[in-house]
Amino acid sequence: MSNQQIDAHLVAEKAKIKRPKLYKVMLLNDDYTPMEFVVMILQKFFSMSGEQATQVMLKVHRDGFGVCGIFVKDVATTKLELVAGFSREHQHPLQCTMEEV
Ligand code: TYC
Repeated sequence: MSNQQIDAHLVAEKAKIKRPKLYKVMLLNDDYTPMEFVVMILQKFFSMSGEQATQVMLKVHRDGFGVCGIFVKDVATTKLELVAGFSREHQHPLQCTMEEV
């Protein structure tokens, strides 16, 4: 650890600043949600490029799950709500979960 890191640590300790817990937001595979819809979700709510979104979607399709991003709790919870809401609106059974990193 550098002196600067030690100083930062001491300051944080004194101010009781804790690193926030981080959460992985993951998509789960299903047999019904169209691939294009999953790609759209990843672009719309997780700011992925078309190429990135396609890779993550195919990973989920192949392995059953895939990570969309890592966020603090409030943001992760909001992402879950947005995905659930948008999927229900379009009558797709797409499932999204979060898990502490
Ligand atoms: N398995 C779906 C299909 O074949 C595609 C899919 C990918 C669904 C990722 C959900 O999270 C998912 N149409």
